[in-house]
Amino acid sequence: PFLLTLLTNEVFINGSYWTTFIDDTPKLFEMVTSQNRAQKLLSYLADLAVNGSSIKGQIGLPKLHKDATIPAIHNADGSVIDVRTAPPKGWRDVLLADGPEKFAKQVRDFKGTLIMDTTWRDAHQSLLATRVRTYDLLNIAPTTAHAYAGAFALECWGGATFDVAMRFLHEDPWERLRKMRKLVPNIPFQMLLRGANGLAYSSLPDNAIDHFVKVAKDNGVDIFRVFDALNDLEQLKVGVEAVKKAGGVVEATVCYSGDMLQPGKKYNLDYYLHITEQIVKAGTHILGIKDMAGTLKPKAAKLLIGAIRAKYPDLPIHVHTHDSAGTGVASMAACAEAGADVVDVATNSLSGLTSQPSVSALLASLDGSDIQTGVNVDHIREVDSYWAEMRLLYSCFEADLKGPDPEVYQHEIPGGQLTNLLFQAQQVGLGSQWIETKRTYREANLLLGDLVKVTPTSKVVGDLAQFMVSNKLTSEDVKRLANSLDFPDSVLDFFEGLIGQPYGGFPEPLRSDVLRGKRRKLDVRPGLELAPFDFKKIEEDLSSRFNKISECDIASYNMFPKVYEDFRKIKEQYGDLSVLPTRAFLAPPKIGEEINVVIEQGKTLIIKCTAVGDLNLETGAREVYFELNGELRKVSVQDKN
Ligand code: 3PY
Ligand code: ZN
Repeated sequence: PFLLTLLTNEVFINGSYWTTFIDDTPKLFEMVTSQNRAQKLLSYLADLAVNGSSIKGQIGLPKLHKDATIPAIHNADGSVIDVRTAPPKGWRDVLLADGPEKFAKQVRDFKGTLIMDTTWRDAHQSLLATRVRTYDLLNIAPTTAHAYAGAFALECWGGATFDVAMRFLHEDPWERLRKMRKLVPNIPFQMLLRGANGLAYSSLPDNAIDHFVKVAKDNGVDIFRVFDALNDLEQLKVGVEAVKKAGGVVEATVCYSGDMLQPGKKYNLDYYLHITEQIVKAGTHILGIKDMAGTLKPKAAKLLIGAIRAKYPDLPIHVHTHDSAGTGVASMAACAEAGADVVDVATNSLSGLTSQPSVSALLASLDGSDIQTGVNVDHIREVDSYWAEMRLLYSCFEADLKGPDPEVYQHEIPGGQLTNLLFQAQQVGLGSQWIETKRTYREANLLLGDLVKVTPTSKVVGDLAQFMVSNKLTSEDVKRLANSLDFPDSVLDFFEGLIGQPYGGFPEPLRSDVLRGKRRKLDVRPGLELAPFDFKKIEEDLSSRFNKISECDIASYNMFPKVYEDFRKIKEQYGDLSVLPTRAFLAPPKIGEEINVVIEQGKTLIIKCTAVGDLNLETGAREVYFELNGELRKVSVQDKN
């Protein structure tokens, strides 16, 4: 078609073309680009048709067999709200007008408890292996901007979403951020930052954290929840300082581990007050409390928040939990009553179990009290019907937890990890393997000195537990044989000090036995030993290998070099896959079914797979036939089966 267009172009035919032909005829070249993009998408669909999905973690096909419905939200008089109009002003307008300090003060002054909705980050990270795609977030974004206009924030970025977007969904997390931002100008965006690790699993040089945070702020993140997996203040401060420099809202966070009501616990009220004091001294706009396993019982919540509130009347407090034990709603209601300013919840259809507690259940629990939440109960209920459909669409990533896990007070496994481990156990038939995993996780934690468990320390405990299960080792065996066992890398890294310094120190003689003098014993934060990144050099290197390198690309590469490189290679092969509807991305195309793909505003491809040819026994390939906007196309694909 390009050649045809060229040959029928008047300027070309008349021979009056000259060197500016390209500049004067941009449509022609836009068309070539569109054709290339279309061809690349066809190659992806053809591969899917022949070989099935290669998306890691996918079992089976989506259970939603139609396009999702975007629900209408209604005014009090029953009329439908036009979500294409500008959304009502929200807390982001306050932030943009007044800056982080005054924003935090106004949050504290709000009479009631605000909500943060985690649906776009932690809820799907906890229930659906972080697989929700940009496509489905953007479809509901305009409605969300209206429905959640009074919310404190949407947690929508960071944590595992960054890595998973590139690694498994083959899409650019920065593009996601910018596109969401455009559609939701009124509600603050919050991200989860793993302190001195950024979004990675171990320390990066400080200048890489500064750079990453600045780029995140420039591309649309407002509030940064910064934590360190060991509540190691030195590590935490790296992230906190980066956010301050970038001009973001700092939510320095203390990680809550275990049930502090149990007698003799290492992490008790005094411990949390001590960490809070250090965080306040270091300076934060908001204090985050992060209960990643969901072990903060209502009574403990009341005690903890009450004590912090009494000591720091002006400090805004934001509490995060998981509903693994089934007490999430009660605990968040207790936090609200004890003076928390913000609590985390998720849309009903992506709430409960290892996710956050249900937003509507929390609102119902507070109904009749004098605690206002600033959100419209009906709008939130209306939006949820979209997520009920999404739960079906992403059913192939469900871990299928059936109910609350009361053992969470013993094993203390964080929500996201609990789902992952359950998923792995389900692959081998669940049964005794699952009971064994949970019991050994608890033992591994105690062996390591009873750690605060969240990424990346939760991985250390999980890896040690799996090592013990697969080698049939008891705790006593591990202690006795430590100087001859071949431990997982993450365990060696932990004992070396590469993840930070645990409260109460490393367990000895286990540390010495595990390290056996082959690795050093670091007693300062690891980032201090890392040479700063040379951004200019990184840019030159990336530009020599890939097209159009931006600050975002540099930040992605710094965080996950190999994942970024693989992502760019797949992008070169298949183009921008984020434009495909999710069913088309995950399920082989049905013969004769039309797929509408908007590759950019005003440019839609109508794709229909018309046939998959027989296997060519000589080449091992099959031809896949398509109609692309009515024109016939053929793609040859190697059959990997
Ligand atoms: C993450 O680090 O991704 C978490 O969600 C920790 O809770
Ligand atoms: Zn969480």
